[in-house]
Amino acid sequence: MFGRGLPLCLAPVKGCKPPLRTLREGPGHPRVLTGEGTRGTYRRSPRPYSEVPTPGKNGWLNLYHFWRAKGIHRLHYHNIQNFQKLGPIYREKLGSIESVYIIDPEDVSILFQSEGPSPERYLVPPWVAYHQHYKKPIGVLFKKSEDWKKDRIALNQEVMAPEAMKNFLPLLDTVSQDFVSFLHRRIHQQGVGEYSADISDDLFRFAFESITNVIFGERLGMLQERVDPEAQRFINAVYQMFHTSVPMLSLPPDLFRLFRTKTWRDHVAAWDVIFSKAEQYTQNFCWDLKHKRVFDNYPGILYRLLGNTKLPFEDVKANITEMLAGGVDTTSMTLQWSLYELSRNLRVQEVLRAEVLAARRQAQGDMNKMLKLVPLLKASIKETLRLHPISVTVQRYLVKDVLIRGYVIPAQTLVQVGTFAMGRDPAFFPKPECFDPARWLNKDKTTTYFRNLGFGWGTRQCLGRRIAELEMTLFLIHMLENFKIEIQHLVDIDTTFNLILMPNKPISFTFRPLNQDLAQA
Ligand code: 2DC
Repeated sequence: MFGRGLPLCLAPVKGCKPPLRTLREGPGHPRVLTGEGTRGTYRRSPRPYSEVPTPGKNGWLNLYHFWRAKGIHRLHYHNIQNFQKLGPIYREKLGSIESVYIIDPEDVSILFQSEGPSPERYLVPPWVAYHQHYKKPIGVLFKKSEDWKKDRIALNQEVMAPEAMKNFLPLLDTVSQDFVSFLHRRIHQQGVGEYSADISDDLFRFAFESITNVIFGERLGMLQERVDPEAQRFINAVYQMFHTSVPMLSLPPDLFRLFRTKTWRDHVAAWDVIFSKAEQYTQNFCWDLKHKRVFDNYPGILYRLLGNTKLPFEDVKANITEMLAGGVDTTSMTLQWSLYELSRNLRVQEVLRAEVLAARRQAQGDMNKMLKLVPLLKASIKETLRLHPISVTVQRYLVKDVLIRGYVIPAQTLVQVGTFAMGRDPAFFPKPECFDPARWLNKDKTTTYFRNLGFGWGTRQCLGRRIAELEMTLFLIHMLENFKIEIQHLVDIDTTFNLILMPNKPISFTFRPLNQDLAQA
């Protein structure tokens, strides 16, 4: 498709720079010291947990150094540094929590393949503290064992199953089309035939409009000229909630509550807005349902969950709240990174556009069909998440002792997969600095084996995955069909840890309409 296997590593404008430093070259790298390269070559008897390399045993001292080094917003780089210093497995105690960190896809496969029927991930302490202290109902994000499973199975049916996706398609498609119209309006307003701006706020509104449309089957109008200030409050609250989680991440949340710090109060205020707005949206929906609404099309996720006798109303509400909050910053940030990569790699942008245009012609208006004809576009989302994952790690608590790299890691240990670090390591992704979607289409599965971890893995993977993928694919389809996407200043944008990973400063894009006639309309 792309001409005789031409490398699709379409150099960013400045050329694919070599990585700062190869992760595997760390001086204290165990591979170098012991000569134990790949799995299967461990001939010695299993080594005890205590021998897993660690930067320092005192958790509080570690945390102090970490803070002093302004580390909290650079957790992802701290992770990379540790892998460089200590090798592909290490353990570290930050505050009261010790974790084992791994990076090698082979080790990741061992971790996931040993997970039980209801896997557990790390629970963000301030989130747990809020829910416990204010007695808020919890959904799949926080639940465990059988409780979790019951909710998750019911939700999977409504938000992950292929039949559900068919229903979401038209709902998400119109929101993307509206985003295009919105940009055309802005181009018209700016009066110079193009539109230049930081669109992060618009992307937040796009994401919120998308998630509310699939949940309530109803448009909020976030992409119209007048934005409902109450909906905007919800969006801002989700951002605040993430942001204020960071300083409380490695401390016992009780401390913050007892000290009544500003961070804790802001955090509580943010969750309060999230809960009250979610409650309000749900109540309004139920009122409408009773009094006036008749549906001739798909009625949305909430309606379907209400009709599910297995889930009590409280659980439905809790899960709706989590989905609403989880659906705003995650897709909007990823889309911002996608646009960033596309504008730095103009040849990739052209190739993707060609794929989209060809698919559109071939599908003849059948969107379902069209989605099957854009493999490279879909791969570009994986590629974006490789370089810019939302989640710095994917974590699991072990349910039994597991042997990783010859070390016995005991049951209950928290193991974290360094997804950000893995995505930038040349040992696992050749030329990691190249934005090359085609790397995911390789027939040779060994180059993708346990590497696509942007949404986690297995039964506990991201519940919003399918919605997010569809939402982002449709967005990119419409954007590529309508605009040439450029970036104003060719500077590298750094990543900052705001609980989820985000660009550290505003990115200013330029959107040029591809079809001038359309732009005039
Ligand atoms: C944060 O060390 C850093 O998808 C910690 O939509 C480990 C950790 C654990 C769980 C992760 C979290 C990190 C980042 C945010 C994640 C979360 C699990 C789900 C959540 C990745 C990496 C997120 C953003 C959800 C949030 C839904 C919520 C707002 C109701």
